[in-house]
Amino acid sequence: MAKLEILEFPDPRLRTVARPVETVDDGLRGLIDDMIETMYEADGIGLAATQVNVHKRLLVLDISPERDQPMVFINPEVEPLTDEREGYEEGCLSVPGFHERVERPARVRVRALDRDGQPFEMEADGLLAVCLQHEIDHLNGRLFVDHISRLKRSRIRKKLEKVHRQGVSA
Ligand code: QAP
Ligand code: CO
Repeated sequence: MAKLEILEFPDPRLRTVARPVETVDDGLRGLIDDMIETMYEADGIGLAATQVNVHKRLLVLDISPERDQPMVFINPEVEPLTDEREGYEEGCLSVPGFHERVERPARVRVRALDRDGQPFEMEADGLLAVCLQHEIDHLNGRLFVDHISRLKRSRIRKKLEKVHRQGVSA
């Protein structure tokens, strides 16, 4: 297993739209294991392949308090189940040190393939729904900062650019 490098906003590679996975094989499962390790080492609850500069439709997450229930979604498709929107204070491993409230549909259905390539479907609400929508945004080249005001986004961009110039972390 290996820890992968996480791209940080405003890296333009985070804007890449990921392509569907065609075959779920041992090579992909190796990447999945590396992404899970990278997520745990960075204290994250979700990580999309885009964030490690792999432009495949694949994400991992673990919202369990014990951090022992990793979930894998390959080629995920999300569909809102309600018009009701809920606000949540979101962060992102690609936007370290910043959190902002984002509103999204409160309940969703997701269809995806598991790590054996088998299709499954689940309904989600609460943090799981937030996390799934946040990670699927990454696969479409979108970040949570795209859901906040231009002023806030540009402040975050300037602060992270400064951090990157100085070569330290936020
Ligand atoms: C997405 O984000 C998410 O700034 C996953 O210094 C976040 O794992 C979905 C993290 C919140 C829903 C709600 C962020 C770790 C982790 C930071 C993350 C940081 C260290 C973010
Ligand atoms: Co993120």
